[in-house]
Amino acid sequence: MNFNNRLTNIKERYEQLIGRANNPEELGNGIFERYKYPVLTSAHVPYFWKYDLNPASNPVLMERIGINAVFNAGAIKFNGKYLMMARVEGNDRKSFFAIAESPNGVDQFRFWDKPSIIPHREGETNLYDMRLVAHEDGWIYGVFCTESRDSSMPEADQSSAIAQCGIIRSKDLVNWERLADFKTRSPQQRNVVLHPEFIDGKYAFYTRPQDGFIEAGKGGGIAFGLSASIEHAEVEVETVLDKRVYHTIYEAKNGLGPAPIKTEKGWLHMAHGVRNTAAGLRYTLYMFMTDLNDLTRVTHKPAGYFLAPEGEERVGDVSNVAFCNGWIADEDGKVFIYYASSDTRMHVAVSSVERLLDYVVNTPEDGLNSSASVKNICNLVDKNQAFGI
Ligand code: M1P
Repeated sequence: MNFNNRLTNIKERYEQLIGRANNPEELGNGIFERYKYPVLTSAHVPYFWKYDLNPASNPVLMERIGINAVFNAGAIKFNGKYLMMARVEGNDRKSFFAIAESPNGVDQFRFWDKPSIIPHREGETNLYDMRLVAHEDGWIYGVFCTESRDSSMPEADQSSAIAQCGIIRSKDLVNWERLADFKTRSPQQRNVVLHPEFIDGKYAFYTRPQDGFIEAGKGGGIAFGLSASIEHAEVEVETVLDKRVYHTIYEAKNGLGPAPIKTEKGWLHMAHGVRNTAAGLRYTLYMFMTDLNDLTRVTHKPAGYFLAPEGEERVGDVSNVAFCNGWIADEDGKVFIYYASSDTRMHVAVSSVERLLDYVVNTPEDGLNSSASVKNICNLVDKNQAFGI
């Protein structure tokens, strides 16, 4: 195929993919509807990020820069558009951020012309998992994970890394000001989230203190702390509000997803829980609600997972992973939950604040043993006798 035919085909396929309509599943579980197609994949990355389009320097039109995956996106509604700031990972294993926008939140996500430019810090090797939040101070903040080589390790160890948290802010999502990195006492820090409102006049953060890069060690749990400054954010005391618990879906570790949604009954939270299995770590999403005034008090927490990887979602670069760090609550109460599957692609599930509150308030809590789970089912069956089972 000659250069021009190949380019025409590449462009046509790209436009077909971006323009493909997405539809909700028919029955679902009543809590949310998954949409049929992933909303962002490596194939959604513009061809002009990958190909040199000059026939003189690239006569057979081969890819010059490969993109491996698009996942773990932060999300925000901005100027009436649904935006995801995705973790894009190149074939070179480096992650970076790029914004894609859609007119309706469920399809037609198109990346902006270039990836986001985030000011670089010496020693940093990787950036990922953005949480976007429109803070009541008027800025849009991006809180993300920074990774660098653990220089205390011997030369032979080229894997050990240190995860910490970076903070950027913007008014237009194009020009980003980088603030001082977030400080805590924890040797490793991932899944940091900025709360959208001031608490006692301070900036409030959710953290996930952890001893090792992968393992929680003595640390772990979703914690909360306050910082007087955002330009030099520092949390000295991390109070764990949602800890790891034996024999649950968050027994190995957990971490908060996006910033919580404020409702009249409390703050709705989405998080991921991790358990270990013979096949490796399994990541699922779960929800809980905290008190409107005391953000460290969990008022409701359904048992088990809210969403787990299903079908093709189960397989990818890191299989058996569902991860969410972005959702958008619309003015009419509709909630777009953007989740990644297996560190490979992005999906959307749609619900509403009303349905999520119903789910969080009325789903039985975890009784922490098999007998309690059976009791919950029997109670439901007994109640259902009156309805003709
Ligand atoms: O590979 C699964 C996830 O692992 C990490 O999450 P956590 O810190 O909770 O273990 C992150 O690297 C995340 O990006 C990744 O999706």
